Amino acid sequence: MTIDIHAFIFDLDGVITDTAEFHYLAWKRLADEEGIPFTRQDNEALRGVSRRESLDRLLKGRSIDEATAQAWMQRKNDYYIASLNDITLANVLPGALNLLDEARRAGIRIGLASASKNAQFVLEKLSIIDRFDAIGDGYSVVNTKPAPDLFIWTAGRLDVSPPQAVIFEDSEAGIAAALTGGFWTVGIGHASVDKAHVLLPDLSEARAAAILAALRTTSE
Ligand code: B16
Ligand code: MG
Repeated sequence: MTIDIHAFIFDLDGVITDTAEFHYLAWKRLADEEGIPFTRQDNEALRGVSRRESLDRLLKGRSIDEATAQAWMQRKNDYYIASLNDITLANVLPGALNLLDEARRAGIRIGLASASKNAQFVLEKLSIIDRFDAIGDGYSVVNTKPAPDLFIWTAGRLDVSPPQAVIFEDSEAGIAAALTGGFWTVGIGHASVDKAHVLLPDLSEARAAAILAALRTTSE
């Protein structure tokens, strides 16, 4: 099979920057205040999933009414936003900017596809929002990862079809979404992404040409 890639689409948290720790601390504060046990290990299951699904996983079957759920999500988000105050370009993960620049020079379009409703704000704080040709976020589609909708939406904005795009993801839900959508996939960092076509520990040594060559090998 020949591969014809015209776009790279990046997840945000865990790929471009590491906001997982800030998400964890915000959920942890809420959980402590409400007397709900919540550990770092529990937090791993929230990687890449929406705010609502994160709350459901944190509750582990406890039931709360809808008004309380909305209030708790708002409170968690307030804690999260406050913790983003000090992030800067220095919080972009090693290698990410090089890869974005290199891909752009090679004529590859650049998209972002994050489950986060705060994605645009985070990109602005990181001073890299201008580097993306299209941004899909937690407001773009109804069905979040592992549904493929967000990647399909973002690919549409970039005017490419799924087989013309590579998704860079650090979450199991994200890789599942991308594979269901018919995209090429690069799994970053965790054992939970091992279904991806290509695996990288992080982006520090990532080179666009090497990634395209590795995808070509897997498609032979
Ligand atoms: P928000 P990603 C995801 O970002 C996070 O990994 C996940 O932990 C978070 O719950 C989700 O965004 C929603 O975030 O509460 O800011 O809307 O990995 O898809 O970039
Ligand atoms: Mg992620």
